[in-house]
Amino acid sequence: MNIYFCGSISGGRKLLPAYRLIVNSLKQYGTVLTHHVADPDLTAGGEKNQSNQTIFKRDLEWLYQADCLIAEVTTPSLGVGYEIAVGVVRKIPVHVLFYRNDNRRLSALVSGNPDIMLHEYHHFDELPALIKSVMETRNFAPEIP
Ligand code: 6K6
Repeated sequence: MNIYFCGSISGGRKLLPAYRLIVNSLKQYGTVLTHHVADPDLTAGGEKNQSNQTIFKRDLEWLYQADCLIAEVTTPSLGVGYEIAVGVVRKIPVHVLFYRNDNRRLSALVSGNPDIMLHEYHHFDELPALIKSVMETRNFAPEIP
């Protein structure tokens, strides 16, 4: 299974510890195409030695190879919103994780979309079990003929 993980880069890296836990858990279920999003060396300044055009083309190719999309949406990010919209248009399972620990409100364009599955969490240590339950739901089971 090709898994596309989304997390804020230029929007801010405050939730990096959560991204690391999520990507480590997702690796048990398939190939995380975008594991670099959880790389502590990747700052809000972006990837070194890559043009914006190269990053865009590569990420869009991965989005079209992805079997599911998992996004951490606590830090508002234009790029993450864009990626979620592509996943919705492609009709692949789209799951978003929201850290409900400050007073931030999630965009209604995400929380109000019936094609997006929203999962809230209150502590980072809930993430491995949350990813397990997300990835072991019917959405990800092989199709029964
Ligand atoms: C330039 C400035 C900051 O970051 C960059 C470029 N670096 C990126 N490298 C890899 N993936 C990126 C980059 N910028 C955006 N993305 C994709 O968009 C990732 O897959 C993330 O899920 C998402 C982050 O979007 P922003 O708007 O927070 O950067």
